[in-house]
Amino acid sequence: MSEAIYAVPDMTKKVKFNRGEIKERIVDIYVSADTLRDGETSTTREETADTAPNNGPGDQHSDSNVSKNSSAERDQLQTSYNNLTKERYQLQTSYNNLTKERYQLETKYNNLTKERYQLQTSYNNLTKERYQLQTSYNNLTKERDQLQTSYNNLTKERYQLQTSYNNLTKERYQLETKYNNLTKEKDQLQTRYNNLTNERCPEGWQKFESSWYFLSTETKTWKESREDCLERGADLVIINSDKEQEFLFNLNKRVWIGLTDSVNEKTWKWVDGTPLTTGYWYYPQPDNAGPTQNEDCVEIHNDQLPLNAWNDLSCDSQLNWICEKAFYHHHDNIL
Ligand SMILES: [Ca+2]
Ligand SMILES: [Ca+2]
Ligand SMILES: [Ca+2]
Repeated sequence: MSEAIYAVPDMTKKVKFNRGEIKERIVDIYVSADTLRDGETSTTREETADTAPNNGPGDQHSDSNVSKNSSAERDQLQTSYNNLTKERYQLQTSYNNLTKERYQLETKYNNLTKERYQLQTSYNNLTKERYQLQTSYNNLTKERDQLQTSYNNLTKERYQLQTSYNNLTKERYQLETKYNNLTKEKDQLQTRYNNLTNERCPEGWQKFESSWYFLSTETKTWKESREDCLERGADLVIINSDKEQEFLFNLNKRVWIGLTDSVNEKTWKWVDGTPLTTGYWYYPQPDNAGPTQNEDCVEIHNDQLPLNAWNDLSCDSQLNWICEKAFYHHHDNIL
């Protein structure tokens, strides 16, 4: 590095000095200090070469002056030399400082370059990462939109399914109700069917409309007659219609029927507990008369008219009787 200083053009110096003719000379300082130290010889030679053409015989007297001048020149050169040496030293010092500074600046520059490279790399990585994050963000946004759409569709589907489910539940309930009603109807019809077809007509019984009837061959009191009917799984007959009344009248016997006011006088009730609504009395029955003045049971008197045939009679009288076994009760409302 130290050689570089001599190559710097600014280091060129111009030196002035007199040599009698006040000639101006230029000496380059490129030359080394050693060369300058020998300047005396060099200068002498130059001077000799320079003045040689004018060296005539008449010029001999000026030799002492030349010597004086050479001594002054030498002093000036020495002073210049010293100054130059000092300057050189200062320049060298400046140079060293500058070199040192340059080195430090170079180091800093290198560090900064290195840092800048690292920052550039970091920046590139961050840019790349940002791009990837942006891409990820875009993909996530897209996915989120798709999920939102899916969610909306599913919600809609769920609502439709819920509605369908509710309708089906309602329908199922209605079908269940229908099924139960039909099952009930089927059971009732089955029971009726069994009663009508499977049950053999028992010995001594006859069918009319929807009932079986048993006409006794013996005669008994009203109470004994009823007990006989109960033993047969039936009861004394209950008359529900004109047709039934006519049918019973046509059996042509004096018979007990299932009607009495034994609990409350003049309050007639059938054996199943229902009150009398339509009676088929003949005039002036019921009279609660007779030998006992207490007639609480009812007979069909076959000497009367079909729809005017009832008489109240002492329950202790001995008569035939009619038991009735209904396939079903009229208030069941099946037919
Ligand atoms: Ca009846
Ligand atoms: Ca009575
Ligand atoms: Ca009577």
